[in-house]
Amino acid sequence: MNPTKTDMPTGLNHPISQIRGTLEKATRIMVVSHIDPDGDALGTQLAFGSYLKSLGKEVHLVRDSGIPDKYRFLPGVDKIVQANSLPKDISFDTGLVLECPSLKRAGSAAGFLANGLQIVNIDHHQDSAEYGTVNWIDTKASSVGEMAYEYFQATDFDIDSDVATCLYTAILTDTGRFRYASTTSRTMTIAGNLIAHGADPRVICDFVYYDMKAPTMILTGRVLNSIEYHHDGRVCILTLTADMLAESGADESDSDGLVDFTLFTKGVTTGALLKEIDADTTKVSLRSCNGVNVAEIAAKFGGGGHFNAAGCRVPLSLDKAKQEILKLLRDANGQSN
Ligand SMILES: [Mn+2]
Repeated sequence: MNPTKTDMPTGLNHPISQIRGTLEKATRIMVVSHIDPDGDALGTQLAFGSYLKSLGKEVHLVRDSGIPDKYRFLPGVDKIVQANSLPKDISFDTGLVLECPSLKRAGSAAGFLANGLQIVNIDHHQDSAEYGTVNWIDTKASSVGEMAYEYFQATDFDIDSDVATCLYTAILTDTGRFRYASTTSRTMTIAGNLIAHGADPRVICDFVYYDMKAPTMILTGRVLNSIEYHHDGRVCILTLTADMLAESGADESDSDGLVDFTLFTKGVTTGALLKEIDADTTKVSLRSCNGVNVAEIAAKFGGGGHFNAAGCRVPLSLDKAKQEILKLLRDANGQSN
């Protein structure tokens, strides 16, 4: 049991109390999340939008980038407008910034957050900066969706089935379908409560993960067909050539998540997906599930990421990049054993 997660955080000094105070005083609020939004970004943005409307506030849900097709089912998602469609002279007194370690992550929406606004910053990223007037950063939370649930519980907001759907989607996607180490018993309790409030786990999971376009499935098949094992079966390599993209009719963005397959084989501890960009450029996504720090490997080519998930662009042809990456993965695995 983790007391900080099970006790309802309602003390006066808790950020929830300060955030409540700030939002209740607000008049015109912009709610924003990060560029290239994911399920946590969109789900929590919509949930807080409903909450603020219930308080009678003027609420503007604003985004930088497009909304991925798989999140089109989220109730009210069309009400999140692109920052460049807002009147240039509109002014907000309060900005609620979700899931952004820095204001820069809000992309073009960040331009509306200057000039003495009250900024409420709610995030769970390790590298989150305290740029807000009020900051609530809980790096142990699986998702901002989980934090939003805590907030709504503490403030007695009545979660309806639309809000429950949004928060369930946020938690489902940010925990990798309740798989990552950030998934706690509290996470599951909250997910269960959201189902009780009307979130449908089957429908939501199908929309997000099992509703792929045919070209994406065909591309997945081609890429899996390229599978190679190296270094006594500890390293798995997948390849995506320009021809595979053309033949399947898919876009490069349809290859999102394919790198995850590199770690699905027994005995494999590190994996790479190599994407041919042109004759001299290869995009490399790296994964590990042991002590190999793939961010270090990506950094050798000017890339970056996390210990177990990173990426870079290698200025070499696909075949040469593969040899180079295999060498680095062999050395890295040698060090960790
Ligand atoms: Mn998140």
